[in-house]
Amino acid sequence: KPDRLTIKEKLRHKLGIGRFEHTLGVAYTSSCLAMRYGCNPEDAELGGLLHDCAKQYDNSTLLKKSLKYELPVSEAERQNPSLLHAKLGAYLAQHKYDVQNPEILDAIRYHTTGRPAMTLLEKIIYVADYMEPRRFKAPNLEKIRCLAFVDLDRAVYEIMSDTLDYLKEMPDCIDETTQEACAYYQALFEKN
Ligand code: DGI
Ligand code: FE
Ligand code: FE
Ligand code: FE
Repeated sequence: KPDRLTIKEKLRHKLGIGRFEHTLGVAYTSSCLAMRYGCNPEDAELGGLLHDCAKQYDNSTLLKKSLKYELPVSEAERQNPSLLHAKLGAYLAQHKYDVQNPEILDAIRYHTTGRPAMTLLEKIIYVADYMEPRRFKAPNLEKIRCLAFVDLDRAVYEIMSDTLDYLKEMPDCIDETTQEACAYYQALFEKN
């Protein structure tokens, strides 16, 4: 059984202090959003705690481990292996931290790119990652911090738009899952 305190202790040693603080921020923020939207707050907290559990690895280690564990590596991930911390994180959450809930694992797997028709837990972790109290320098932070508690889908859409704007400078490195996710949420809000 995954034990939250043991996981925290492990992460505190594995991640640098800044990344550990970010991780706690995402865990608490995810838990708050879960309370707001009727999702299990403990699942959300656990997903938040582990979402960046592979973030300390450098690019060559991320690639090496992903190949070793036979994870699918997209063209964008090959060019920009830091993206792989999400997929590898989901793998490690399952095999090293003993998280078996597939919804939590998917929330970790898709926390960087998002994906079309995300589950409630996926949206919560995705948004919490962007808005947690230790995060600064992201566009529209204040707006998104408020919006997240009013309209979660809209917050997902706004974060994706800002991310896509930022990535437009380097179109080759946009992952196909990011692209599909953006197209999906764009269509959702153009209809309404
Ligand atoms: O791990 P964190 O820094 O907490 O946050 P994250 O895992 O959400 O990563 C955010 C970064 O990932 C942000 O700078 C935008 C970038 N990103 C998101 N989708 C893509 C992407 N980068 C590339 N190259 N391609 C993508 O599709
Ligand atoms: Fe991340
Ligand atoms: Fe994110
Ligand atoms: Fe993060």
